[in-house]
Amino acid sequence: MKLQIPNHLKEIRTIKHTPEELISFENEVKKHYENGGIKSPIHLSKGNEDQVIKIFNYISEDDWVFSSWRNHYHALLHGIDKQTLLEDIISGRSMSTNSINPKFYSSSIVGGIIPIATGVAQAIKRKQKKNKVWCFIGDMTYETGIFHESYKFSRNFDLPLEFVVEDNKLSTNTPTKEAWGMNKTDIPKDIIYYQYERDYPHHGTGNWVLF
Ligand SMILES: Cc1ncc(C[n+]2csc(CCOP(=O)(O)OP(=O)(O)O)c2C)c(N)n1
Ligand SMILES: [Mg+2]
Repeated sequence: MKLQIPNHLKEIRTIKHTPEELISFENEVKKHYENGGIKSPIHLSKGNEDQVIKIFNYISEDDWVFSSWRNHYHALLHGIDKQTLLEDIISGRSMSTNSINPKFYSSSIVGGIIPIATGVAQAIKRKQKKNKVWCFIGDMTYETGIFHESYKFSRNFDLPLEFVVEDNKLSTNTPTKEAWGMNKTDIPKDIIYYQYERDYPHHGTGNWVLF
């Protein structure tokens, strides 16, 4: 399915990163992991390069970006330096890398970022700042109660908060729709949404690693 972009969003820049750069970064992480150099879980991305690159054309350098355990692509595209990110991952913070400049926050807790992103958007509105908050979530995270509470609150109070749902149809290895007894996903038109096929396993690289 193609990328759903809400009508109110406008492209404001052209991201310089290429799909090949993103893929080669994850290959490098994979190499360190399989050599036993990373002693914490890693969640690699692959197969959604075109969509994420396009989405970052709508995001300003001054915006906040919130992401999950699967955050390497978002971190790089929001401007976290490649080497800094790699060192963070090697030190065990793959699932929770964060930064003040650029404004980036990630967490390994399903749904954990959503109320924080909502609060940051509320603070931006109260201070009458011009930047925005972008919250990247998976298809299962989209189905959680905390998403629906925060979505409702952010829309009713007109907060500068954009949600991006990245749907790989799986929650770890559980088919999301089957788990909820659904045969289709209805995503409101004010949310960015796309589907992709997961290439790596949920976590790790598919090979056993001895630390
Ligand atoms: C509160 C909480 N419950 C369970 C987990 C274990 N867990 C990690 S990722 C994940 C699946 C989430 O699926 P989805 O939102 O679709 O994201 P994806 O990994 O597919 O990108 C689960 C259940 C967790 N990290 N936090
Ligand atoms: Mg998923």
